Amino acid sequence: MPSREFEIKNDDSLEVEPIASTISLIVGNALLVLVIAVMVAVICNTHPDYTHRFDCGPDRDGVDKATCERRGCIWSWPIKSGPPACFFPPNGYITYNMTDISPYPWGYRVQLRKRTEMPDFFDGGLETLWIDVELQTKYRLHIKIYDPENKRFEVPISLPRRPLIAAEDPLYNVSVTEEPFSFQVIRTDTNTVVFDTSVGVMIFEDQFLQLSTKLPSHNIYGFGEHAHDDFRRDLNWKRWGSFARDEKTEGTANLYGTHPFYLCLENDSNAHGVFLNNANGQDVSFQPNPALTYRHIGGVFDFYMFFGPTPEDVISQYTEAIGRPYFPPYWALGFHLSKYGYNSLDKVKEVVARMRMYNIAHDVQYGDIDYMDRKRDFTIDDQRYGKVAFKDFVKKIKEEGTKYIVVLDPAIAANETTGTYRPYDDGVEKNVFIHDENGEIIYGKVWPVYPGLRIDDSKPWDFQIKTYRGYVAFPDFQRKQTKEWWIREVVDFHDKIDFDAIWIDMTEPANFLDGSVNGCSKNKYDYPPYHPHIWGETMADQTLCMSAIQNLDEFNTTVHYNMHNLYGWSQTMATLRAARAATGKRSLVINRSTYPGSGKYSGHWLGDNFSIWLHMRRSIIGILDFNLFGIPFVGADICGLFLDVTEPLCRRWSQLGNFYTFSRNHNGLIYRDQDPAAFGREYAEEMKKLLAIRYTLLPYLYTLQYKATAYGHTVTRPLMFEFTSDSETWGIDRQFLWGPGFMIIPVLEEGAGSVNAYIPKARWYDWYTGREIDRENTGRWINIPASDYHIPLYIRGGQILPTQQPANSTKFSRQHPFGLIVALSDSQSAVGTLFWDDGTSVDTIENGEYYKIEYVVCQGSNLTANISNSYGTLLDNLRLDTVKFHGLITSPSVVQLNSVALNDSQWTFNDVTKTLNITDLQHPMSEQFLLSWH
Ligand code: MIG
Repeated sequence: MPSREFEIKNDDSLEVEPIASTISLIVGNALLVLVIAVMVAVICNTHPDYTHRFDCGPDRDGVDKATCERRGCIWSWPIKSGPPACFFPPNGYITYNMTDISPYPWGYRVQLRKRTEMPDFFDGGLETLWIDVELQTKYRLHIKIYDPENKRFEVPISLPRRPLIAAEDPLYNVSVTEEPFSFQVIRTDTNTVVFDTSVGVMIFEDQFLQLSTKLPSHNIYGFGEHAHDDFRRDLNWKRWGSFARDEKTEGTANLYGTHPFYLCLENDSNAHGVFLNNANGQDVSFQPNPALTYRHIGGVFDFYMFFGPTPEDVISQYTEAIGRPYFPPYWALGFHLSKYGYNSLDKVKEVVARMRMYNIAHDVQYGDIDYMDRKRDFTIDDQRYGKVAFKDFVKKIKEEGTKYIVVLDPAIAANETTGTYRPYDDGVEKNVFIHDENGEIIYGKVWPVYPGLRIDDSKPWDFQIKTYRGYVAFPDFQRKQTKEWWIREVVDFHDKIDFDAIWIDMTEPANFLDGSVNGCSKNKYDYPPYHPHIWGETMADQTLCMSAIQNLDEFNTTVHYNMHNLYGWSQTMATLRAARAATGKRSLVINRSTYPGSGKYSGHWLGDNFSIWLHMRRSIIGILDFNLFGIPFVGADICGLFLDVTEPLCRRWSQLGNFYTFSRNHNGLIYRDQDPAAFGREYAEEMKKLLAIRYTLLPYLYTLQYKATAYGHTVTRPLMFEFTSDSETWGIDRQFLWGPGFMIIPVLEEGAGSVNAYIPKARWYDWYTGREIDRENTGRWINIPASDYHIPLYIRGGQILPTQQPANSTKFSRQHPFGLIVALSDSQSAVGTLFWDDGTSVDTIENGEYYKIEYVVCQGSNLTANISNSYGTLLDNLRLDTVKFHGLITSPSVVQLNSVALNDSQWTFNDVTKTLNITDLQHPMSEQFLLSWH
């Protein structure tokens, strides 16, 4: 029976609701309550304020009134959809009492004890909890809520440890309310309460953890991975599950990765971030209070909070904690081309040939699973690809400047390969595979097929799985021997195909069966009392049984239930080591299933989208999300994976995708060709011009990637990161920036010949014409014409963008002359950086093996280049040839390089656009200079 404390306390902030709620407790008659609620609403001419309702019946099948009340909650149907019918009594539901609070050098510890009267939610609350509040740095707070008596599962990623002493003068402070227990985190200088658990109810059971916080604003960004329609999250009663899943990017599906991180822009433009380091199955509910509720089915509450105060600071602080983004090789910023189902080397050759024919930039070509023999890792289909011919082909395209990436899946062909397939035989011998709860290898089915079959793709999927697909085993990448085994297979495979990097797919891990070839037993992991808000009938839907046994680290084991969301993460580290061992270079891993920290080892693509306009538009949101998640090397499949793309869509998508950091056109198995040369001459020539823009800007993009790795900056940046105090930018997700200086405004609507865009207050110069956007057109929405082959692009005043003459691959563009685009601000100033290394060696940043040049125009009439770091012969034979100034006031009469006047033929001034165009400078890149004009 609920005790007295569970009754409603009077709360002034509740307008209409308490009347109905109180009655519901007393009378317990839902119908009567409904009638009264409606009456009250009508009489008051207002809707009841439901925003204070915190869901007490989150269960997959809902709860009935009896269960609701047994939990000590209130049952009352809302008169509109969204708010829960079963909710916690506001301010009256106490789960834990504070028994102690003691200071420590690093902060303090709060001790909680479960109230004896507390009804069980599912399997009963833990008796004792400790909350360690660590003031880690001035801007980073760590709050961990855990069971001091029984060690629970904790995520094995590395994060900052407890400091010896608490940070002084932090940007935040934490206050604790004793009765009923809650804690608040406050931004010190503004007194904004950024995190407040006094709303909702904290529950900490073995397999159900819940905690709510009131949010200081409606500007919440982040949480993933799932496809959604607004970068700024919709808080109107939305609920999102996260559990790594192989799924199309449809509906509200929980997709491949798990990112329990959000960024919040407070109403006064300060920003903070909250990372809940918990990898178990989970969901999050948003409500318009504004508030959110976390629900997790294991682990502990391990919060890291970052106090900015700018959004860019928050992301930098976040990636400082979880690991800075991977630094991709230079060539990875070029154009990538891929398709599942070329189905033969001849087809690949045909596509490459037409790319060459039109001289379209082509830095990377892919091999998807159809290069494999019966879809088994580390094999080559000799009939359709030809072992020797394939190897020769890769060698040839590499000489021409195109790199090659192979796909690998984690699942290893098993039962029918014994004695004939080393990856499996050796893997069994070395004990690399995940076990079931009885200690036997657990088998599923993925792509690998039995030998000697004629595959009929038109047969129903279930028939195909049953008839064609052999068993597969899943490597446990948390074991030392597995890493060694994987590295050896990858290195040996490199002898067959000289690949440059590895794409790992199906890393959720995906399984075409649910659980295993034998299903799963009835156990508390596969059938937890609370099933998070995720797709699939059971937890093991399309993956392994939750009861499977894996390593947590080298010494301890745990259940797949805990490690599921970390599988892709664990494979990535081993694969990067393998790729580097095989190639001897920096190399690259592109991975599908990610967790915070994955960005340190890999890039990501947004998964299986469709060739539809909506999915093109949503890709921007996905990309902005992953910039928050510390994985800025990210892109969507340009032109879409499923369905036959139309030419107009592919054209617009190529324009947008030209500004994905990871720019890859990838296509599904049975769909029409969509490579840049697939739509005829006119289209191909336009694609060539489009890619030339990208390649011109690669030195700028590479420098941004460097800044992401070195300082944790975002690369693809939402407008609100740069124009934070302009609230109009807070919801913008149809246009974006590269770093601080370059704005991309893609056309996202079918048939549109123009685009409506917001131009923040600044000087902006048209990429194509150099013409400045009229001042009166900034700080507002304008309509920009954009004919079929045109994507509006703008350079921001105050920025200097390093460029290079484009080529059909980075192999050649890297040898071309450089340029600078100097976009002057109102005060006739601008700054920019060039980072330059050899593009392929490991750890060049750490080792200082690079050039770094700072370009500055300070109020005026000269541009200086200062070399802040130099290394070896990297820039020998490279020249600076062109410098373009936008936004000068009047034409200069003299232009000088290091006090020597330039020839008249070396510069021109355009009086209409106020652009000074300097050409043929031929200045060695490795030398500092002063360029002046008057
Ligand atoms: O079950 O390798 O997301 O990009 O082409 C599908 C075949 C397996 C899913 C990937 C997709 C890839 C496809 N893969």
